[in-house]
Amino acid sequence: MTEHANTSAAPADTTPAGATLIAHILSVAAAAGDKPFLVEAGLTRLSFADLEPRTARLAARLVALGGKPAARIVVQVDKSVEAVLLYLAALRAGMVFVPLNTAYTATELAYFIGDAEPAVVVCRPADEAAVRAVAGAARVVTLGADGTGSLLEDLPQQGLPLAAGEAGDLAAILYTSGTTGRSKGAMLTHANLLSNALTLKDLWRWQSDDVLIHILPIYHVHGLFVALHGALLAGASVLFHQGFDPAAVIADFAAATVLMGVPTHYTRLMDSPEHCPGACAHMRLFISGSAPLLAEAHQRFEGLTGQRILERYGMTECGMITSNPYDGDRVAGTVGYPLPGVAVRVRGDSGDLVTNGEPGLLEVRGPNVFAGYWRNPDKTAQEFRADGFFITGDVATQAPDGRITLVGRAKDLIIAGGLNIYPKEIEEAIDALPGVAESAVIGVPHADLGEAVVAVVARQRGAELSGDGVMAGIADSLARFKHPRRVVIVDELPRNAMGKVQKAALRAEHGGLFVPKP
Ligand code: MCA
Ligand code: AMP
Repeated sequence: MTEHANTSAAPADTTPAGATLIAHILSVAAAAGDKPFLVEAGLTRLSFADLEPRTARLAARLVALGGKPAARIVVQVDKSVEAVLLYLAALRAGMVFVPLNTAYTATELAYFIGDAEPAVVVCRPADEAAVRAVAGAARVVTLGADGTGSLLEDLPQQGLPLAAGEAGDLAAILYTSGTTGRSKGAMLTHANLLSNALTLKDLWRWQSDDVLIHILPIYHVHGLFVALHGALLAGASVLFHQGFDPAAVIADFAAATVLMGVPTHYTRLMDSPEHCPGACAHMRLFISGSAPLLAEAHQRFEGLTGQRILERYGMTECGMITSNPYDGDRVAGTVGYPLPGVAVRVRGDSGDLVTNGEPGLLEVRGPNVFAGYWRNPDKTAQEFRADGFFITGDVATQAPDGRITLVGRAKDLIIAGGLNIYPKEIEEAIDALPGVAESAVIGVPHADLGEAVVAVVARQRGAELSGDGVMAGIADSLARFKHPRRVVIVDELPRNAMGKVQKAALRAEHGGLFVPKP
């Protein structure tokens, strides 16, 4: 057998709710009644009963701003209860939600707005002038972390009925960087999001009495879709944290049942002085993903808490792809089995499909796989096989029973603290600076972030160049999390016989910058 399809069917869509994700969510909300949905600092900020009237009025406001089905809404706001409502209201109006990392600079934002051509942009109040300068024809409104802003002024009394959408309609575009250095918009349909959410609801045994501790940003698949959709479709409550404070999370363990995080969250929780082994007894499920969880961290967590973290694997383009089992063995260092309804296979260097432990490129097909890159059919065609499998760019091995272990990446990607950073984008920014001949950006091991960005920069002959100068030169164009944690100035970069820069040699040379070399 060369292809592992998990043929246990994805959960049947048997509810009368309708084809779209938002129809399902509102149907669950209607049944959940006054039950708390979002709780902040002990106060219920949004009940399930609030969802229908509040998304209806907010959706009507979006229409008044020029929103309509299939129009894009670009959103770069701080995490807040109102930002969650905005997401649901946009879906209700049939709009395509385009969330952006709050760390993106005005230069980066200008690119996204130019590409997405939104009807509406929602930004933080402090960014309004800078956003207006790059917003083109889009209407710009504001939303602050405290839930105030021009978006929420003039809310119509009359709410918008739920748009009659189709499963294949776009729900969201999520930008994900690429090897070209330019971000591409991954188009996700209602069917993509709904199928993945219903599958995970069953697989991870979401129940209405679950209580999720939500610590993730809500501009990525992990925090916006995996975490929130699970709670929404189960009618479960969410303890909503604006940022990540280990002590506050540990304090919530006694009232909660589920936590989702990236490996950095787990290592910080374990290193926190408040950590106490007994504090997790009420929790039923700890989930990790977005970056590799070291087997050592997995085992340490179990030793401290008695709980085995469930590691899963996903991608912006596909949502969740594989997961360790809920009941079976959660093996440290592996990402488990393909989700029900999802097929994966591994293609070796020869181009043949391989099993039995040989590493190769992981490919995936299923209802979770995105509809293509926004306005980029060439790139879409490049990333798919003729039979519909999407090429993830992750290198994996597959055991005879189908279990997947990620062993590397064919794509030149750094993952720091669960955030993806594409070296090419940083190299392009550095190479444009005066005095720079060329640069190579690499990821090196980092105890807190997993990987950290290092830029090795070759100066032009005779040029004056400093690390600080390089950092200052890129400060305005690249989001802060992409900035190198170290800049190393050299006379030239190492190259192989073919003239290609030897990044492996650079990683070996600088691998001990933040952790002791093995
Ligand atoms: C913050 N900083 C970072 C990162 N985060 N630098 C590198 N990598 C990072 N991830 C920098 C800031 O720019 C700032 O720099 C300093 O660290 C402190 O910022 P602060 O906001 O206080 O950081 P933090 O609260 O400590 O955040 C660390 C974090 C956060 C909690 C690990 O990065 C985070 O929430 N990561 C999760 C990202 C995520 O949701 N990924 C899922 C992608 P300075 O002080 O110098 O200005 S979805 C995905 O990957 C797929 C689909 C999947 O499988 O899930
Ligand atoms: P993104 O482009 O932000 O969606 O990130 C997706 C990438 O994150 C995947 O292609 C993997 O390289 C990585 N990733 C996600 N989950 C895991 C995991 N559990 N272990 C290792 N890498 C992961």
